[in-house]
Amino acid sequence: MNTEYGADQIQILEGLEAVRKRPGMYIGSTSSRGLHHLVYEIVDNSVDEALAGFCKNIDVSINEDNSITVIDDGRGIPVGINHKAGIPAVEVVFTILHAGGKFGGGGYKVSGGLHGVGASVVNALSEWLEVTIYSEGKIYRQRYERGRAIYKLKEAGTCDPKKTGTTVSFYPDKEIFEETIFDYDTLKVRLREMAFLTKGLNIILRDKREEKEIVKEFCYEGGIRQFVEYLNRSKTSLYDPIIYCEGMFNEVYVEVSMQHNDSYTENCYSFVNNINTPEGGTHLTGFKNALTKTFNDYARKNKLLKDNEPSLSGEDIREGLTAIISIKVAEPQFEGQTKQKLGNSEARGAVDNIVSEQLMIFLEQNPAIAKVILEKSILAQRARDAARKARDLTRRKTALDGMALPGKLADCSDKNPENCEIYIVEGDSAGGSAKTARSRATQAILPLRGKILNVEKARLDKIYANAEIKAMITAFGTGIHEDFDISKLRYHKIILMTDADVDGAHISTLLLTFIYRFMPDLIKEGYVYLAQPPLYKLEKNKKVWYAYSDEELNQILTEVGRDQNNKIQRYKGLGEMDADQLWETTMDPAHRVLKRVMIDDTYSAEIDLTFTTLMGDKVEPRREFIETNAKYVKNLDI
Ligand code: TSJ
Repeated sequence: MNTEYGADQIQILEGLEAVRKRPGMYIGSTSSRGLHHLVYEIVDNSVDEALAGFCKNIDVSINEDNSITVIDDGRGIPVGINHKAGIPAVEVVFTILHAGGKFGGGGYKVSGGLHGVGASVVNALSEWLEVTIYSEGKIYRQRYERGRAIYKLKEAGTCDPKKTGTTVSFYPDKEIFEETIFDYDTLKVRLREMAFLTKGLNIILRDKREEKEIVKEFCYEGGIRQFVEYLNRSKTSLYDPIIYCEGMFNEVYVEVSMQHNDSYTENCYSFVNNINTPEGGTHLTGFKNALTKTFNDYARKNKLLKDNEPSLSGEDIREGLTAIISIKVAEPQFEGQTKQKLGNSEARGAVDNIVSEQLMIFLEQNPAIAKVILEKSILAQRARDAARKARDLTRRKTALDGMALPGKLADCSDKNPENCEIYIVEGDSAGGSAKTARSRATQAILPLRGKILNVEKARLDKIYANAEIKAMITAFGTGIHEDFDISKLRYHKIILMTDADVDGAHISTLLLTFIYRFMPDLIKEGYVYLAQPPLYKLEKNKKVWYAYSDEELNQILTEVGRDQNNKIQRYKGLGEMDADQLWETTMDPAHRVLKRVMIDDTYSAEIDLTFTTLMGDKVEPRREFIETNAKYVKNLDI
């Protein structure tokens, strides 16, 4: 039999060719995001080995040439001949589509969303990939180029029989990826998350591209309890210890950890087989049911809620709650448009049962903590009632008056939202210039006065009573929360225009925090922008240039020559520009620079941290945050 061109081999090549033809179908995209998925795809296999109980350490390196190496100390991918395919099992793993790791090893295979497509996809999309296996005193190796084995699996030496494990190195194919440079911080966030989700697993990340290698080690014996502690680290928590529930129910393994802090926002993150489910699903529903039911039952039983008082709502109980819900199921089913919502119905009952039972025991054993949580929930309930009444009043009013637009709004005349923009401008004077400068047909101006309310530090009733916030809500037209309807959006560009200084950045952050908390879809759908006013004006021989950064100013100066005829003005605020200048530099669609605000919800936990770190009470973490990384800009991808 000609083994080189047997039917099996042809099938393999066709399979991998399909991956190379339509990479997006397998890894979502060929952008930076898809590139990083390659790493997660490989690391997931080592995490599975850890979940099966055979691997303690995973070492991930970004090598000097921007290739990746993943080393684990598991059992090593099996090297024996797979009888169905007639080739070593490891070769099956790397060359046959959807064959990853299914050797009847049992346990929970990570497979869902964009993950779990298998090592063969990574192989197909790599210029080269090399696997080394340490098993039973022998070292095995095979190398592939663009998915094809370039030699048969070979023995490459001997090793201490006690040493076992798998090492995979790969170099992403430049023909496939738009971006082939790995981002250390992106990998760091995901690997830290994986370490939190797998207690006791030690993950090391190295960046060998730097002169001095950067090394970061993640190992959490407390698992998701430490995840909650980490998420709450820049907040003031209301009690210790972190509440933790764990157990197995109907073949579903459930782990939940939670702790309230003194803020008013809810941060529940759910995972299935270590994959984030930003849209939640049955496991999250089960958790919320259990929480609402258990706290109400406890409150009634212990007379913290009287018979004639209404029950607490789930939202009341979850005010200021940080929680991680992590479950493992053998066959996760993902639903919804983006396949990010868990559909398995058994997961609902499993989480509900385990949390209900263990939470009730915890509350009974810790009555002081139960009291703290319930007192906060009751305050939340009152604020929500007051807010609802205020909202119903305004709703009735708008229904009577038609659209009661805010008085300060200078609306545009065009009524087609696709053509319309609204500039949210800080301060009356800049607002005045903007009103003069604007193109009336399509540009609306909403000037905001003074400090914007920090929604991280206020309850709903106070937020709804705030004039600036009310003005924005009515101007946008979408409503908020359960009323939110994006089809009612009155402007397809919401442009935040603030001074190009620290105060301006602060105001932008407050505005973004409000939008992110109350109308996140506006950001997710790409309707929110930041205007970029210039930092400098350069005049020379009656000609004018504007520079938006120090680098740009230098570049212009190099072009026009550095001499005494240069007149440089540094703008301290929008107010220093007259209407013409404001139009020319910041508002004229033909010349302005807008930055679209985006959120990558793979890392929603980190984004929340960004807002609370920048907006919260604790000064130290904030200082550290601003000094050590520009994550704010990074995560929002501004
Ligand atoms: F998928 C992969 F090939 F890319 C890959 C797999 C990459 C890396 C870095 C590690 C691994 C991997 C696979 N580490 N450990 C394993 N384990 C197995 O494949 C394995 C070993 C033994 C048995 C068994 O039943 O004896 C079963 C399995 C799945």
